[in-house]
Amino acid sequence: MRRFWDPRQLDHAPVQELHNGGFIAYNENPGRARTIAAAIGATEPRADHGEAPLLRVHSPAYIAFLKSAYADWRAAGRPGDAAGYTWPVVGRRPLDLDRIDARLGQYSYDASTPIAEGTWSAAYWSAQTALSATAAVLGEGGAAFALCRPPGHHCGADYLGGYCYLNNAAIAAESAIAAGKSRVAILDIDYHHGNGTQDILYGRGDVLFVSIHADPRTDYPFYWGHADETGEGEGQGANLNLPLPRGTTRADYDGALGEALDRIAAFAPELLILSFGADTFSGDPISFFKLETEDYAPIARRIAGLGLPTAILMEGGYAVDALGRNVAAFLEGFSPRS
Ligand code: Q9C
Ligand code: ZN
Repeated sequence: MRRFWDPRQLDHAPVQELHNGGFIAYNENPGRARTIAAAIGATEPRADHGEAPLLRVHSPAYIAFLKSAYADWRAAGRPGDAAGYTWPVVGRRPLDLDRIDARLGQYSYDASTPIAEGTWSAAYWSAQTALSATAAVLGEGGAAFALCRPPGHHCGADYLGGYCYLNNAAIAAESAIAAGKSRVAILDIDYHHGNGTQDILYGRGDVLFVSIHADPRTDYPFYWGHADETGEGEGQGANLNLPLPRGTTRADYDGALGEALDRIAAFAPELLILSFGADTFSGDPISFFKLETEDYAPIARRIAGLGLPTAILMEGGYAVDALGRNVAAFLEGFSPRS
């Protein structure tokens, strides 16, 4: 399996995040990518597909904001990383305000996703890594892994959140559609619902979104990921949410996985994009499923059994000590000895 990665993805290193009312060390840290890179062996550099594929998903104003936010924050005399504190929810109007704090609120939905000095560059190369894996499987079939970091599935067309800035899965899906594919499926198996991916593709019938995740009644991101969200317009029926309770084990997980795979098979996509989070692991510090290291290979084997060209994109996973072996186990299960 080809594996893509760019060391500039390490340059994104926010110091802290707001968590349950206090500040803690940032969970989505560079050590995650280092341990995965060490565990999966040789990687190859991504190609640079430029900004056009990003702009198929994200608004130009949002991209401009991401590029300049850290410099604007410093220019406002602020220390540390840029983070918003006011959101235009009530009485929201499409105002075009200059103040950095106003724009941080406008282009985000949570307070735990700061913009640091290397954020734009890392997010850009993370997306290029996803595009490179997608191009590889579109060209050659089989599976490829993109060591995306920062992750992508929580951010929308014009908002960041959940440690995510550019939606790698949606960018990959749109690149496949632009390359002439007529049906693409995304399977999201991160612990958290992929709200950004769902939101971006909600009205689309040519991209199926299927997600297995912690019930949003108890877990982030709360306001998306419920079972009654099935798509709208042409996308009606092309969104399947399979929420599971805290404490879910492999035995409980398997039924939902079967349902997800049946739906994907029935859709008959030409490409599968797999948003893979290892925060379903029992030892994850911010998550509450009970999957073990030895569960990842059989889960991967079942997904590989679809027989689809598959781009595997890294999303979450915060038990850094176990993350490398969990990801390596998954990839080995997906595509043995390659
Ligand atoms: N007190 C991904 O796994 N923070 N993002 C929740 C809970 C956000 C996780 C804070 C968690 C986002 C890609
Ligand atoms: Zn997650």
